Amino acid sequence: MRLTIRLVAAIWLSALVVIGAFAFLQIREERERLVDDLKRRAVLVGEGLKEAIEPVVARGSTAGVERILKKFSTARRGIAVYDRLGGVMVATPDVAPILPPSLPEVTSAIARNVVSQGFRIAGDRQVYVYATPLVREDRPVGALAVILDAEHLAAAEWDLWRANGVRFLALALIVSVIALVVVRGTITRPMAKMSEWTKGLRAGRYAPPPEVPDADLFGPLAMEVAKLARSMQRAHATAEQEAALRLSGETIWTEERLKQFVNLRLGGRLLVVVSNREPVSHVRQGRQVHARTPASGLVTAMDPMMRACGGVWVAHGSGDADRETADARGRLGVPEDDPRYTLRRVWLSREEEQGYYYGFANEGLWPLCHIVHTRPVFRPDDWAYYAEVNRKFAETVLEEIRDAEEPLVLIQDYHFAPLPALIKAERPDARVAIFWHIPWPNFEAFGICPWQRELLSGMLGADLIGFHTQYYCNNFLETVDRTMETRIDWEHFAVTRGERATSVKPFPISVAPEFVDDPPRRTREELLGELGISAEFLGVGVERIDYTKGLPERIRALQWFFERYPEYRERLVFVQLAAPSRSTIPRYAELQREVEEAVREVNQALQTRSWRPILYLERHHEHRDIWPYYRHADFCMVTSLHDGMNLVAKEFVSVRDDGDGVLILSRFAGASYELRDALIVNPYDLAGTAEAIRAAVEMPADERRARMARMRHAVREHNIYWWAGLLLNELARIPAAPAGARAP
Ligand code: ADQ
Repeated sequence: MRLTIRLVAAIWLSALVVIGAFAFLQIREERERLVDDLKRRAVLVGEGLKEAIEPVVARGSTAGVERILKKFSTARRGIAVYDRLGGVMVATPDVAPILPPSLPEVTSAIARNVVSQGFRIAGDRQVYVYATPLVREDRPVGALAVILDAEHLAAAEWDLWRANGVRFLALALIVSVIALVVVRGTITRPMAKMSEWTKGLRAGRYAPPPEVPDADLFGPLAMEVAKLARSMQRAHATAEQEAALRLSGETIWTEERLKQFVNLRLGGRLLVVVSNREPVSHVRQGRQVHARTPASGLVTAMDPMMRACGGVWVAHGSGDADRETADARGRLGVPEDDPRYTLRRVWLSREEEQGYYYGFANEGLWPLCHIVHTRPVFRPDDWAYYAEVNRKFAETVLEEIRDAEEPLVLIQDYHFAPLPALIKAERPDARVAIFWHIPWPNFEAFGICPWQRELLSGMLGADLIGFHTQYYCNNFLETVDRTMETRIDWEHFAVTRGERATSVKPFPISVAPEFVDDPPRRTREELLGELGISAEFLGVGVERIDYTKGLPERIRALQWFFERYPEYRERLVFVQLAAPSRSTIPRYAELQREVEEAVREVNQALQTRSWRPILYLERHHEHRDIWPYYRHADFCMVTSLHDGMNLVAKEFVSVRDDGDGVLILSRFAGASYELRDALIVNPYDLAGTAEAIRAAVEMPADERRARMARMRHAVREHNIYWWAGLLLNELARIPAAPAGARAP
């Protein structure tokens, strides 16, 4: 209120000063104009009369003067003629009664023989006096005075002051009303909303900050308060969760528990994670830069762990706006609004990315490890880039751990097989693990790689090698056994090479219990409404477009299902979210076309006027946007032809806090070892998969719920914090390197 009063007072004062100054100038100008007008008229009359009247006055003929004056006088002008001594000879009747005995202008005109003029009060009126001397043969004989009524000057002045007064009032009022409306709209109301919101936060009702009309004014404040609120909410939720777990006697791993575990077990040792994919990339869209979480199972799993543990995450900076969003060393805090760990970006040239990432890793190792009938391509140039980029990452990691004692280095995936040995050679005190997120094939399949020895030798530089399943560990140990000079300890699952031992263990990766922090609580009806569909049954698939994920097989199975069970036409819609991936590799571009074509064919063959069986949404989706699909689908399909683990299956289960929903899961995904209550399918068997779809939609509610409850229990217990705790515990247990082993 005080602000409003001050604002209105300021508006009134400024309006007063401005309009007052303008009025003053305007009145002065008007007065000058009116005076000029009076003068002009007086001169005209005075000088016109003077010639005619001079001889008559010189003669002293009062009657003559009277005669002349009669002709000239009007109601608004008076004329008086004075004799040589300044006495009135004749005056027109309108001025005669009010003329003072002497007029200074007249006296001055006679005495100094010059025209003299000015304003006077005559009677009770203001008049303008113009006196001109009357001269005969160079001698003053008297004076002629023209007396004009000047009362209208004051009236005009008053009129102007009044008009400007009205103007001032109108302006001040209008501006004040506008200012009040603007203040209410942009300050008072948003402030009230913000204070309501902060009150709610204090009372434990977390909600996103209210929309504010002026982002420049309130945006930074709202953001800061939102950050504060999020931290408070997180701390609150963690405390509640911990208390609930203590009460129920459960020993579930939570973010808080992992944090405490890391503090106790690692005692401040630096944790460095290395992966190709970064947890957040910055991409340019038009003039704006957007932060994007890549569609990657590795990122989904590792980000919550890093948020809990802190440390440095070294990764390839692949976004086109990555450089400008990091500091000179490529470092930035993540998440940006509440940094909990450091991302260190590594810059790669186009050729390096092409050879190392697209070439060797994704055209060579990826199909090599996923046996899905896509032939691996091994080009010597790609291998050279792969080795080179590994050296580059090694340099960055060594720089990051330079001042850290016995740091823990957690290397991720098939992009970095040589990296463990490169780091260990320089820093034997570091505890190095590599986690392989994709399957490990049998030794015959792996044997076709021309650089198999180099890869194995690099990996065996690690103290610990992790896979998702025991089956992949066994494959790996067998591959090493058949390829290298080593000793395999099958009892403890370890490989010994000379002095060095490497443990090989399964760590089935998982997801965080909360898929997103603040899910968009959209209802099923709202979701269907947004998609413009109506459906009794909703199925969902969420994938990167990758030939290992069995997308064409799934689409054919859906076609089979609708052909075999036509009663589900117009009742069931399958929504496929598909993020384009590695599109510059020809096989991926071809697959993208193949999937689009398959969807088009099935839709064309089956669609009716009001229904399309498959809704194909081909783009990257943020996790917040995926949440409603998982939450409201009747079933989720994971039909990988081969998959290390598959986190989509676990995400679907973790989101289903309603206890409902059916998971159809490929037996070739690592997740099928844990999620036994899914409907397990062979994705190559179209009829079998179609049957699973029917079983999913026809499954009685109590069976659905019982299965989901068991799966939720499994995912809740074996979540990503459990995984990280297991892995870090194993790594921290590794004894120190023998003294003097550190390279010079
Ligand atoms: P990925 O092959 O990347 O992971 P997956 O485990 O299924 O596969 O994870 C995919 C992730 O991407 C999920 O978090 C999912 O939500 C997200 N995603 C999928 N489609 C998306 C879309 N359209 N838009 C945005 N995000 C999308 C590799 C291995 C897996 C292993 C993980 C973790 O291949 O077998 O489970 O690493 O180890």
